[in-house]
This record gives sequence, structure tokens and C-alpha cells, in this order.
Amino acid sequence: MGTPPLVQAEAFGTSGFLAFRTTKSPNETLEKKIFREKMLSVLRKARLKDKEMRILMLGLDNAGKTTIVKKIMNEDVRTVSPTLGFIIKTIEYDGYKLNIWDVGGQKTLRTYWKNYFEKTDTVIWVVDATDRARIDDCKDELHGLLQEERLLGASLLVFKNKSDVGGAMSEADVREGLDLDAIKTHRWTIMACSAMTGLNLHEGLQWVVQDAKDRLFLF
Ligand SMILES: Nc1nc2c(ncn2[C@@H]2O[C@H](COP(=O)(O)OP(=O)(O)OP(=O)(O)O)[C@@H](O)[C@H]2O)c(=O)[nH]1
Ligand SMILES: [Mg+2]
Repeated sequence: MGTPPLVQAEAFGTSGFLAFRTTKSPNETLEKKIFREKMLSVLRKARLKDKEMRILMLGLDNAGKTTIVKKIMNEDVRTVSPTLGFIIKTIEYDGYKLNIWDVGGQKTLRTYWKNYFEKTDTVIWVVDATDRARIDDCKDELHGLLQEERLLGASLLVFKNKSDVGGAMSEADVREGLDLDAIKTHRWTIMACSAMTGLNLHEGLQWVVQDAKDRLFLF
């Protein structure tokens, strides 16, 4: 277990319209596109040097995203309800300021996910390991997300949540079900976790921070 996180700030939103407008235009030339990506990479690196990260937590509804965040914050995990907009929580972890964006995953809300992509350092993709029926849906949403240009520089942590439940899918099941080995565009890893018992939640944050440190030497 890593250093316990400290609550720094909290914000709530009930509308999916908090958009960070991208400056991209449909007629962007290749040179401009390359320049824009380079600038984004420089900015991202500068922020990592400042030890501040933007983490986007996504996944299908009922996966356990909000419960995970609550558990990390040492809040009561028995009182969660579906997220209709987004919740931002800021925690200090291992000297890094992690701004975690927890966004609702219901089907009708997924079209708003794009409003949160800008400047994301890490995507935490939460999977309900008891939901075999929707593993294909989960795979399609994840692979669709990874096509997003604005997420190209982001790393991916897949949390196989609800691992405390007997008969839940194994890590190998989820790895295969989500076709994770086909992902070549992003640095990724998968970890079994439980928002109920707290299994691997801090280890997950540790990976996120270590990955940020490693990236400082990569770009
Ligand atoms: N057994 C078990 N139940 C969990 C776990 N994590 C979440 N749950 C339950 O799963 C349900 C959904 O949890 P949420 O945290 O609201 O899921 P969400 O991903 O935030 O859902 P949306 O906000 O709709 O996108 C709740 O009833 C939680 O108590 C876990 O690790 N183990
Ligand atoms: Mg939620």
C-alpha cells in the first residue's frame, strides 16, 4: 500500500456540457496537426514535471468507478448512485497531485465522454468482472476510445473491478474479452481490484504515478 491520499478539493457536475473546447479544425493541415501534437506533448510533459496529472476514469455504467474513487478517499462505499454528470476529486499521491475525473458510463451519457478527453494523462478503464454479458460492449467502447486522437498520448490502466465476487471473470478472461493484447498505441496494464475490499487500488495509483515518471524520460 502506498501513502494514504489526502483530500484536496472536490467538484461536482450534473451536466455533460463542461467542455474543453479543442482548437482542432476540420481543415487542419498535416503540419499544423504535427505541431499541435508536439505542443500538447510538451505541455503534458511540463505538467508531469509539475507533478500534476489529469486522470480520466471511464467504463460502462455499474462498473464501480465512483465506488473506487470513494474507497480511495476513505469514504463510505455503501452509498453510491449512478453518476449522471461527472465528479472531480483531487488527491495527493506519492508527491503527485492527481485530478481524477469520474464520468457517468450510462449509454446515453457516453456521447459526452469526448468533452473530457483534452489533456488526459491516464485513462483508468473500469470493468465489472461479474458482467460477462456486456464484455463485448465493453471491448467495443474501449477500442473506440483508443481511436481518439486527443487520447493518443495517454496511458491506460484497466481495473478488473469486483474481484471480490466469487465466479467473477479472471484477469486472463478480461484481457482476452477486451482484446487488450491488440493495443499497440498506448502504454497499458491490467490489474484485478475491488472497490469493496480496497484490493490493488493504491497499487493502481502507484502504477499511474510510476508511468508518469517513466514518460518524462521517454518523450
Ligand atoms: N461486490 C462489489 N460491488 C461493487 C464493487 N464496486 C462497485 N460495486 C457495486 O456496483 C454498483 C455500481 O457502482 P458505481 O460505483 O455506482 O458504478 P459506476 O461505474 O460509477 O456507474 P455509473 O456512474 O453509472 O457509470 C454499486 O452497487 C456498487 O456497490 C466491488 O468492487 N465489489
Ligand atoms: Mg459513477
